[in-house]
Amino acid sequence: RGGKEDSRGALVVLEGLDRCGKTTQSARLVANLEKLGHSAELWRFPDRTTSVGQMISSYLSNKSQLDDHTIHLLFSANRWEKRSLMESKLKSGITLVVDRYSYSGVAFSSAKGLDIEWCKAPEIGLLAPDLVAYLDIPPEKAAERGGYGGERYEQLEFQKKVGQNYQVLRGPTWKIIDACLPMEDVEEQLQEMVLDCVKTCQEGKPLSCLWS
Ligand code: NYM
Repeated sequence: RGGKEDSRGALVVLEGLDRCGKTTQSARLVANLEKLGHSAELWRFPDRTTSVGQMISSYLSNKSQLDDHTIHLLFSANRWEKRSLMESKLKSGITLVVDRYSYSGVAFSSAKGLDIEWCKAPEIGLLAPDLVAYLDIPPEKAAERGGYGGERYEQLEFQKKVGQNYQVLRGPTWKIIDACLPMEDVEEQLQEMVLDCVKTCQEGKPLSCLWS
């Protein structure tokens, strides 16, 4: 026991405002991990492929309207429906790089005025990330980056509130990266902190649950 045969993968989450570079960086990170011989998968939330995910997708593109509480719980349900698969992948030694997670859920919904503790409640018991890499960008800078795509929430004033909420959520597993740095620098910093985290998980760090 404790040997490399039964070591688990790391749960790594990337968070940040819309247009901070998360999607590009998570794809590069997975490719880099694989090159270095680690097994890794790229995940993202919302996962638009499930039926809950399709309801979320239609809401985000303004094709449907939903009460703020309802959509919050759908985002959460979308993570719950993936929880057991997530756990078995991690236990089989695969590192998961997840583009957005519960922190997006809380930061975006509470930016609409929902109580933050109410927003956190349905996330209790989901797997806790081993590392949250926060790609930090001023909302004004993010807005300049090729413009927003026109989905719900992609507005400067709203993103400012989301940014403040993320600050409230910061904890010991968080590492902040300056997302205004050149892409290659962000990539390098991210890779370095993730390799550290992968190692700690291989060495036997136990999996835990939110909100720890
Ligand atoms: N979003 C994402 C939420 O409001 N709650 C959540 O739980 C999650 C995971 O969905 N603007 C928001 C943040 C984004 C939008 O995400 C879609 P993406 O990464 O642009 O596909």
